[in-house]
Amino acid sequence: GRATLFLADLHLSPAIPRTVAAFERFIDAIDAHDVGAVYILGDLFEFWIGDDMLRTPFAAAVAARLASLAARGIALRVMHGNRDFLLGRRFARAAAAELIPDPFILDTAGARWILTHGDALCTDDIGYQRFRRFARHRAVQCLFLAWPRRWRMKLAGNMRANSEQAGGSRMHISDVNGDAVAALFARSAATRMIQGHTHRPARHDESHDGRAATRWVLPDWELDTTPPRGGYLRLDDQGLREIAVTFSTIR
Ligand code: OKV
Ligand code: MN
Repeated sequence: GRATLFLADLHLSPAIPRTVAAFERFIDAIDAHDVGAVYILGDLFEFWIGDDMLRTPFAAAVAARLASLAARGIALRVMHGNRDFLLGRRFARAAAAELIPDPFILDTAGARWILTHGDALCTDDIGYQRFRRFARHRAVQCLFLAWPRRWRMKLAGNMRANSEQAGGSRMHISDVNGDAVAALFARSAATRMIQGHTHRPARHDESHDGRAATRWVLPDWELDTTPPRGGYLRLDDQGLREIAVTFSTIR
């Protein structure tokens, strides 16, 4: 059958044009004869303050690029990350994507896979988990989205500046908590997990409840720095492979 690709943490914004260009080339290069589905496991965008962002040329262009996948017969499934958790139905329509919940169970290739962004597993970061619970309330989101765009932009800008100053953002992201990982494996009855968020790409061979389990952590994409980083996982009849996207991919 056709392959499935998994990627996360592109953190796209107009501030990182090389990463955006690499992403566009990556999407364009996906061959429908070879690939059947693409999963974006969170943080496609560096920030998202509501689907009215689709009125910006930047967001509209990214969505249109993604929509070319469906037009070629490739399924696109998108999960919320900690930054773009406000991606909504208008975005999904513009990108011809299916928004999937976190965690998402995928039964394929003779195994059960847990797909998760991964921020919910970083339970040692108490302050972040408190914000996460608050901002993910339906009522809180409705109130925020009802604000004028100027206010939302202002708050988002302040929050991002604060988080950077506190050593947050890309500088310091907590790693996952082992107990949280074990609990997710246990309640999903799965032995494989693919996550992003921590920007610590790796394959972890673990043991949960006496059963062997494997957890892959996706890389973030940052092609505007040296050395450039980025990549994805490819699942096909041969198994799972880590593939790097490097600067040479884009020129
Ligand atoms: C996303 C993060 C900024 C981390 C705020 C309710 C609140 C939504 C929001 C505002 C911020 C997303 C939507 C952004 C993630 C940051 C800084 C750090 C660690 C509310 C609903 F607070 F008003 F109730 N937000 N934006 N951070 O700029 O995209 O995840 S964001
Ligand atoms: Mn993240």
